[in-house]
Amino acid sequence: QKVTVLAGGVGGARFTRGLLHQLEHAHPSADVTVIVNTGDDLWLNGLRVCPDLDTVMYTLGGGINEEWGWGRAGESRRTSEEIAAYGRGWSWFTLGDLDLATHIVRTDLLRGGATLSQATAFLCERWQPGARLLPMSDQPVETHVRIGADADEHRAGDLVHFEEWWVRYRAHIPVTEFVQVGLGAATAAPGVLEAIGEADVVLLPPSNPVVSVGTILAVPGIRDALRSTAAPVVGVSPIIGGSAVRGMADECLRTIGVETSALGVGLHYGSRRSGGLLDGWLVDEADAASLPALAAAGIRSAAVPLWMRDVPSAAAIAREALTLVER
Ligand code: GDP
Ligand code: FO1
Ligand code: CA
Repeated sequence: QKVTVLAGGVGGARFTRGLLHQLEHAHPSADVTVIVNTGDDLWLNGLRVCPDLDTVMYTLGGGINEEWGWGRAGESRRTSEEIAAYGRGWSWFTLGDLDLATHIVRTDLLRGGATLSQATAFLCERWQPGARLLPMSDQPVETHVRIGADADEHRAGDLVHFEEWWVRYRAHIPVTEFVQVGLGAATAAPGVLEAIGEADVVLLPPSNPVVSVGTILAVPGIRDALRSTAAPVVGVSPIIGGSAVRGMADECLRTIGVETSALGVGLHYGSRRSGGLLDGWLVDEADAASLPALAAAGIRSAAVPLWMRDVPSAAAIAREALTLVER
């Protein structure tokens, strides 16, 4: 069985870890490909940092800091403190000592002419994530946020990098739009369109629908590949009881005019029967009232517990997502 997942960082990584756990029992020969958002990628101190790729790689490879959800377990910050003593780097974004090794190796490979796909495959030889990790694109695509108010050195109307808006300002500055810088020159990375086209099932984990899944879908060819694949496409709601479990999905959805609800996000992705993406959509038990409206829209749905508290609870969600379209 070939399973393809479109993932952001923490939500995508935790779901995929559950999926691999579930498949280990149910389909030991299954082959999982994760297409990862690279819109959060940035340059810092001469290094290429890929937050979502690293979150997925560390989570699946056993190196993640469980408490933060990103970065390495047992991390220290000595190098960042030294860089700060030179007055370089960003006070609001820290690269841990262990994590820095990943960025140094990646940047070294990129400067030597490797593509991001090749650099990712190289890093994964160490971490053995148990799935094939593909960046959505080998060309740089960076999500920027057009801010609606002045903040520090920025003026209303300026574009700031998504990570600055989120990490520095905790999404407290109003946004008027998200812009994917570099998208026009980007193509899907090698293997991405094939992984969607040849899958037996495609899963949209409970990742941010705007700045994670939305960014992947914006890469030329990816949305069309999802629409035309013979595989069923099943999504898991990142919204439970009208709120984003963690992160800034609420602010992101508001900016694009989508209600922060399981129904709102399901209808935003849309039913495949009417030009959308979804065959199936899992909502939390708290959102069972949305099932009739989803059915009316032509999306097969079920209400099950969607809190990923640990690996078994994430595995149970993955099992429900897989069975939703088998029924
Ligand atoms: P990021 O790149 O680290 O922000 O991670 P993703 O885009 O992959 O996922 C972030 C989204 O995951 C958040 O906006 C939440 O809505 C959602 N999320 C986080 N934890 C859970 C959970 O336990 N259950 C569900 N259903 N959604 C979650
Ligand atoms: N998140 C923070 O809140 N503060 C940080 O200093 C920070 C550093 C960082 C470094 C590498 C990395 O892969 C992720 C990092 N994150 C940090 C998390 C992160 O970038 C975001 O939470 C996600 O990208 C949001 O989608
Ligand atoms: Ca992210």
